[in-house]
Amino acid sequence: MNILSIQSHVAVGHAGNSSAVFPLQRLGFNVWPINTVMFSNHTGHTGWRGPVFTPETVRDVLLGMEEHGAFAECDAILSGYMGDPGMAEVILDAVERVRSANPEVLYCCDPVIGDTDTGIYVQKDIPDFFRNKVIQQANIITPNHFELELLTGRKIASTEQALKGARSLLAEGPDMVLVTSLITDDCKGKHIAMMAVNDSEAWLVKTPAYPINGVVSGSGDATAALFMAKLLENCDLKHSLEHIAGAMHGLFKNTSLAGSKELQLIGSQDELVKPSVTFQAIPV
Ligand code: PXL
Repeated sequence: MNILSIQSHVAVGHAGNSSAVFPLQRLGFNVWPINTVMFSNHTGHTGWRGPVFTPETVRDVLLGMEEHGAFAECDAILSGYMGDPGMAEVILDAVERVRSANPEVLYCCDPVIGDTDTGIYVQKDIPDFFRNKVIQQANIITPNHFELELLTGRKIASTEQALKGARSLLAEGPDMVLVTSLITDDCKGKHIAMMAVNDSEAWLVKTPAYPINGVVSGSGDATAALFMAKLLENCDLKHSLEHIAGAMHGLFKNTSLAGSKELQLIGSQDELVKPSVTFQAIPV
């Protein structure tokens, strides 16, 4: 299967495509990465350098792929951090064009806006763009806790509230919602939860929270990629959720043990395929 992944790229470490591409390849998928930026390292470090590509540059690469006949062969599209509204328009246009070449294509959108510890870290028009234009086009949407609150305009402190929020996003069009980094009142800092919801099912899984050395970026990018990959393998919702819980637990454990600000993605590659610890999801 061919996956078009439109995200940022970092030379050193893992964020954006530099976090999503390897897990997809390790699971056996063919990936077509398009990079929206080319940075030295992720922005969780104190400094970075490198260009932000213009929407025209990305549009040109996509046009080349379209002319080459690639769109009809594209099975899934993954998008993450979009930067500015111009880039977001180009990505959405690509989704439309791929979909007209292959109506079966699956679009997984990670609506990257911010996080509980950092607040909003995208341009001010981006949240509205996701809310009004992107969610409606996505098959799978993978907000974190903070992004779910922002997209739904509701404060979320419990599993029930998260479920209501996820269902309100489903009503906008997506077939599935994965909520990541969910911290509910009963987690008490010891656990971190994820919830996967579709029209007929809702599952919750909790994993232990590992102490991490400062800001580790890129985990959401790997999580969305792995979740989409399991669904493309025809794994059901519950087992896809359980798989990413185990895989990310293994990845965080190794990253925590290494005391690194970078995900230990390569060193944890077997965890991505066959997690060493299994977590049971419960129906909610
Ligand atoms: O994980 C989101 C992300 C994507 N791309 C770049 C980043 C980050 C987070 O820091 O720096 C370049």
